[in-house]
Order: sequence, then C-alpha cells, then structure tokens
Amino acid sequence: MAYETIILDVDNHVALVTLNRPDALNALNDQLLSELAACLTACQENDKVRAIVITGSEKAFAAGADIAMMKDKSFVDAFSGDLFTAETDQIMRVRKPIIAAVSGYALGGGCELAMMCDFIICSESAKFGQPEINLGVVAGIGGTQRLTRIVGKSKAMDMNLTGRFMDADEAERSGLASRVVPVKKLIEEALGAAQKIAEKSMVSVMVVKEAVNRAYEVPLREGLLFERRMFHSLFATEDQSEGMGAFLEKREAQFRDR
Ligand code: CO8
Repeated sequence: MAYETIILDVDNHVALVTLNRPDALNALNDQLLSELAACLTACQENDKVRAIVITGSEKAFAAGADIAMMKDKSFVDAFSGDLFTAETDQIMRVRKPIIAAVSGYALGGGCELAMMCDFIICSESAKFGQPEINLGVVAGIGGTQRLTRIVGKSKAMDMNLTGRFMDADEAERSGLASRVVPVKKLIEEALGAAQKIAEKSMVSVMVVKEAVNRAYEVPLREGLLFERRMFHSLFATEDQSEGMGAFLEKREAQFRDR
C-alpha cells in the first residue's frame, strides 16, 4: 500500500515508520492515523518484520491531533464518529513490539501515541506535554489515563492542568522515557534496540508485551498468575530448549519462533 503521510522502511527485520506531515509538525489527522494503523497492521502480518520503530522529525514526533481538522466538529460529529477510536484500537491490537523514537514535540495526541507504544526512547530535544487544556478540551486518547499510570498522579495532574511541557531528563526520571540520547543518535539507538528484540524468540517477545501490558489492567495477584502460567507455557516451545541449551553450550541461541 502507498502511504502519503508516513514513510515505511523495512530493513533487517525492523520496520521504521516515520510520521511525515512536516508542514503541520506531524499533527495527527484522519489520514495519518488511518495510514499508521493500516501500516502497523501490515507489519503485524509481515513475517519479515519482528519489531517496529515509530518516529517523527527532529522538530516534532507529533504536535498533537490536527487542530484545524477538529476545530469545527460538533459534539455529535466527535461522539457519533467516535473520533480516533477505530485507529487507536487497531494500533493497540498490534502484538509485535513498537518503540517510539521521540525528538522534539510529542504533545497531546503525539504524547499519547508515544505512550501507546511499548517504550519510548527520546532525544535530548524531546518535549512531552498534554496541552489540550489550552484549547478548551482535555486529552482524549490516554493523556489522563496512561500518563497517570506511568508518571503518577502529581505529574499527570500538573501536565494536564497547566499544559506545561516535560523535557527529556524529566521524562526519563519519571519513567516516561526509558533512555535519553543525543538527537543525532536517536534513530540509531532505537533501531539498535529494535534489532536486539528482533533477534529474540518472537513467542517470548509477544508474551513479554502481553504480560507487561497486563500489569496495567489486573490486580497484582492476577498479573503474577498470568506471568507464571505464561512462563510455564514457554517450556512447551523449542525456543526454550534452544535458549537454555545454547547458554549451557556457550553459543548463540538460534531461535525459530517455535
Ligand atoms: N494541529 C494542526 N497544526 C499544527 C499543530 C496541530 N496540533 N501543531 C502545529 N501545527 C502547525 C501550525 O499551525 C503551523 O502551521 P502553519 O505554518 O501553516 O502556520 C506549523 O504546524 C508549525 O507550527 P508553529 O508555527 O506553531 O511552530 P512553533 O515552533 O512556533 O511551535 C508548537 C511549535 C509549540 C508545537 C506549536 O505548534 C503548538 O503549540 N502546537 C499545538 C500543540 C497542541 O496543542 N497539541 C494538542 C492538540 S489537541 C490533541 O492532541 C487532542 C488529542 C486527543 C484527540 C482524541 C479524540 C478522541
């Protein structure tokens, strides 16, 4: 499929998806979000892809949902059209790991898209924020929910109520970003992390994603039970005996996703 608002490169089992609406700082409009959702679904179905990186430009990962597109919507347009729900649900169904590589602005829907990814690597120029309050609205795709679970109530309230931006150091300190790297190293670092993941057993990788995400959904006891049962289940795979055998034989494991 040809995309107009994103660029897809697949190399060495890693898909690099670049948001590409430079004139609007990668603001998320219907077209971009539906192309992104379609592209990620295609990556899910493509055996050549084992890990995905989503990035933007040096100036902006994404400066939010497209304000021009939203401005004249009525409540009924937004509610009955279920604005952005289908696309974000589709993105959340991707079972392969997705890394957000963030430079510059990740605001509103941009910050929320980054948080929908499995982890965030950002550059020193990153600025995260939920400034919807300045527009007379509130976050709509996770800015009050995922952000609160990630950084806690105080910072989530601060960001959502004042609309202030969080810089890269604060994002790393708060657990929003897993690593901070120089701007010029961002893509290399994110692709390197994706490459490392791509070398693992895809079964274990998808179990990790499901298990960690479950930690946000269920009580600890249920989460621990899920983790333990998944751990037990992996003893049914060839990759378990290959991984443990390779360690004991002091060689690299050759995983076959079985
Ligand atoms: N939407 C549309 N266009 C945008 C957006 C946006 N979110 N952000 C920037 N642009 C455009 C500007 O209008 C400008 O276009 P033009 O050159 O044609 O005038 C171009 O991008 C460059 O922007 P600036 O000139 O403003 O660049 P600056 O470097 O001066 O400022 C900022 C950069 C600080 C990022 C500034 O552009 C800004 O504040 N942008 C808006 C940030 C914002 O408020 N984001 C939240 C949007 S609302 C949202 O995301 C809700 C998501 C949930 C929806 C859920 C629905 C269910």
